[in-house]
Amino acid sequence: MATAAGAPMVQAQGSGKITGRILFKGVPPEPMKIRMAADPRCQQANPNGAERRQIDGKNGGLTNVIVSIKTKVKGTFPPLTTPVVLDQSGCMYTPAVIGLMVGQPLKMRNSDETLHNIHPRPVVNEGFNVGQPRKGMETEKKFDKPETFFPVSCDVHPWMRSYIAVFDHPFFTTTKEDGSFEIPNVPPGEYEIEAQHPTLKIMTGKVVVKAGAAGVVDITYTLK
Ligand SMILES: [Cu+2]
Repeated sequence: MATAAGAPMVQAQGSGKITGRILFKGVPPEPMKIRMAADPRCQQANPNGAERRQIDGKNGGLTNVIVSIKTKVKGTFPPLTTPVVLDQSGCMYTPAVIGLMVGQPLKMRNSDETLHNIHPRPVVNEGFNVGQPRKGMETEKKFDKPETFFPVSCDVHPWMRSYIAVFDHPFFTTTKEDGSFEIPNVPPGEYEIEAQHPTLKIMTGKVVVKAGAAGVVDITYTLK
C-alpha cells in the first residue's frame, strides 16, 4: 500500500513475537449431528452425515480461537490487501472462524451446486445478505470498523455457521489444532491479549515482548 506521493506508509513492524497456547480443561460436549436432508445436494456431498464440534482441538488445546493484541500498538496499519476466503463447500463454511483487518477483503465463494446466501450479523459494522445461486460465484466485501466475533449464516441451510472478528491492526491469528498460536512482527512492549471463541466468553492474558524474542502466554478455558 502506498500514499498518494508513492512513499510507503509508515508501518510499525517489531522483531518480537507472541506465542503460546489456548487450552481447555473439562469434558467437551458431544459433537452436534447435522441433518442435511432438506437439501439433497448437501446430503449428497455428505453421504455419511456431518457434525460440528463446538469445542475442538488436540492434546488439551483449543482450535478456532482468534488471539489478538488488545493493547493499542503504536503505528499505522494499512489494511492487508490479501483477501481472506470464506468457502462454501459441502454445505459447510470453511474456515470456522475468520480474522480480518478493517478494509481487508473477505472473499466469499460458492463451491457447491446449490444456492447459498451469506448473511453476516455484525452489530458495529453494516450487515449484508448476498445470494450465490451458482457454483463458482465469488463476492468480495469489506468491514470498516473493528468488531469482536459476529456470526455468519446461510438462510437456506441453518446449520451453516462461521464467525468473523475485525481488527484495526494486523496482530491477530487463529489457533492451530493443538491450540498453539504465533503473532509475528510485534514491537517490544507490555501487552494484553484477547482470545475469542465462537461459543465461549472472551478471555485475556498478559505478556511482555522484548526485541527479537518471543513473549509466551497461555490461556486456559475451564468448561462448565
Ligand atoms: Cu447455504
